[in-house]
Amino acid sequence: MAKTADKVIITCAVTGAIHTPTMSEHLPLTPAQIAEQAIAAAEAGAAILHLHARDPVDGRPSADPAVFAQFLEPIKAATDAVINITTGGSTKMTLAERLAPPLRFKPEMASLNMGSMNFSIHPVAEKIKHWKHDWERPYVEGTEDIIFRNTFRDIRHILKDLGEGCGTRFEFECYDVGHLYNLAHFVDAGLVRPPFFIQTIFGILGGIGPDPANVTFMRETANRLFGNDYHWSVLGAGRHQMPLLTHAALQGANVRVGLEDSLYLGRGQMATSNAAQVLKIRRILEELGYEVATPEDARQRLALKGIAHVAF
Ligand code: KMH
Ligand code: ZN
Repeated sequence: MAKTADKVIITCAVTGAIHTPTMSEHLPLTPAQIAEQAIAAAEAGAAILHLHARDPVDGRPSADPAVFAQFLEPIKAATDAVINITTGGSTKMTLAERLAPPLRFKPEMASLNMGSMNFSIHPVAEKIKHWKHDWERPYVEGTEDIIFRNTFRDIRHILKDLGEGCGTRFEFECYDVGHLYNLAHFVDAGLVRPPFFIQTIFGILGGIGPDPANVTFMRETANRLFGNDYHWSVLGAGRHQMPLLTHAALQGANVRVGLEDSLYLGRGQMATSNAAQVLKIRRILEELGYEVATPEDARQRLALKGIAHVAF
């Protein structure tokens, strides 16, 4: 069994690399917008902030550490939230590019994608007539023909250099059942030590679908593989976000929201901010009788090194 979530950890993934500026005017793009929305999400109840950067001029995904620095410092000054830097970056970046920001800033947490896969949003391109920037259409259409690369060697490299080398612990992103077994391989190899934070992801085109039965199956598989050694979290992509998280919370999951994963607040209603999604899931959790974890609760549960040991 996953460790029971006595208090639910809310992660907020603030901007990501999947959505593009045309898709929502509320998607934070500049460092100032990312900082402002991340701080508001933390104030609303997110204990963990999962962060990507974007080019301040045209909003395309960026792996430039200098851009990350512009929002990491203000977020750290304004909140005590756990900062989680992506190692997934975007599917267009090389592994070295993806790793430059986390290796430089040595955060308490980083994402770690547990397998190579198709990862596509290309059907969305058909619905958009006018794009704000020239890069967006080929970027979105091009996801039909990309492989999101996360080989065993890539994962081992991240575990060694960022995990062992920097004391960073991971949000293990598992998009399908095989990814749980990949994680078990690294546990067996002694490269990962409990408690693990496993982000099970549903509804990405290329990963497992957002059916409630799959949530149960992923959880039961994780229980078989990891017993009491893990904390379970759930991410539902797009319109499945809130219903799937509600379903999963009732089974003891922690939850992830944010405009990286969904641009909506409810059916046909755009989310005007990340904080709006945090407040909504918080309201649902509290109505169901759950308490929301503070950043300090999350640090203790996930055995994080503490904010004093990051390099920003
Ligand atoms: N947007 C998530 C489904 C990463 O940052 O490492 C993928 C993600 C990847 O969060
Ligand atoms: Zn991400």
